[in-house]
Amino acid sequence: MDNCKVVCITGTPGVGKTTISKLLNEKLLKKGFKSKLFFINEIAINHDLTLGYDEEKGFNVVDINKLNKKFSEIMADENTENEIAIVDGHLSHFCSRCDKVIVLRVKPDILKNRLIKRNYSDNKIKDNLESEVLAICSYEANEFHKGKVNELDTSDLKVSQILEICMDIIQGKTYMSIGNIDFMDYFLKDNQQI
Ligand code: DAT
Repeated sequence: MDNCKVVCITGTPGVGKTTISKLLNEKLLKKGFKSKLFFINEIAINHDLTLGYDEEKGFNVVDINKLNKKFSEIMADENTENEIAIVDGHLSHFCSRCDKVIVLRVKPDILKNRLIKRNYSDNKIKDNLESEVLAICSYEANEFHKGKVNELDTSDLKVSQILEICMDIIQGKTYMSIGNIDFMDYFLKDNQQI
């Protein structure tokens, strides 16, 4: 258990967490690592860890304390010695059982188009764009896991490049410190259209 490297892939909905987490897990396995993929949202739903549906926000509110406890239990039950656990989800960084966090970021214009394709309501798109511009996930992750949080602007990168950087982060070959990505100009130029 202690050897298990838990890598949380977090970020605003639509930044590419699930896409990257799945491919990263495949890449790790291909390279001979013992790797396993966990979906934090599925854990929350399957174990009924929600507090109820927020009509205004348009999502199920998850009980973070219960989620954290459940995830720790799941990890304790897993035979995870020498394994890498990739944990996908925008709540993954709230789990204390975490060795590294990778916050995926993407330019708000790109994110907006992805969220429109998902048919999110205007309010939900606005909330998520604000979260992305204000780097809420990075901020939250840093509160819980200071010094372990990497932040990656994926906007101009190919998927293969993103995977390479994630591999390097996991193996300790690189550290992408937070605080270098600034999307604030989106508020200035495009606020009326959020
Ligand atoms: P998330 O899990 O963060 O909600 P996702 O993996 O479902 O995001 O991706 C959202 C959409 O964006 C999906 O249609 C796939 C696309 N996408 C993800 N990563 C991408 C990338 N690096 N380049 C282009 N499109 C990407």
